[in-house]
Amino acid sequence: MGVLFSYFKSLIGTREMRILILGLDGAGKTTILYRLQVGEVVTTIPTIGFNVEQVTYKNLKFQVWDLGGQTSIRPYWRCYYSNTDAIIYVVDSADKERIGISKDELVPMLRVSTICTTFMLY
Ligand SMILES: Nc1nc2c(ncn2[C@@H]2O[C@H](COP(=O)(O)OP(=O)(O)OP(=O)(O)O)[C@@H](O)[C@H]2O)c(=O)[nH]1
Ligand SMILES: [Mg+2]
Repeated sequence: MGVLFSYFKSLIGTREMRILILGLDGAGKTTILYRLQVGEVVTTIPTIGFNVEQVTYKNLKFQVWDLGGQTSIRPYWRCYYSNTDAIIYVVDSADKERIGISKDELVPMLRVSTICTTFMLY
């Protein structure tokens, strides 16, 4: 986790960053969001729409958007891309059956999103 924050610190200095957490339903996005915010694993329910929270780490502030990953919600991810500094794409390594679906969602996103290209270059 410290490595992740160090990466963002080198990327932006002290400005508040807008982060999206994306991935298939049940991948663990909301779990990660609240693990980052409150420091512990909380019980979650499937996200219909999104959760947004401010996460502070030392002098860094992040506005973190956790979008629902159900099939019907995924087309709306693109509505949140603008002004986004980075994307955390969550893959459940235990969900081997849907790893191809996860890839099929990620690849088009990388094509349309310059922010993702930036992320990949670092
Ligand atoms: N074993 C294990 N369970 C996890 C982990 N991360 C999340 N879970 C569980 O997986 C389930 C789904 O997690 P969520 O964080 O709600 O998944 P999500 O990606 O937000 O799903 P949607 O909101 O439907 O898009 C919950 O029961 C979590 O407790 C993990 O790292 N290991
Ligand atoms: Mg969720």
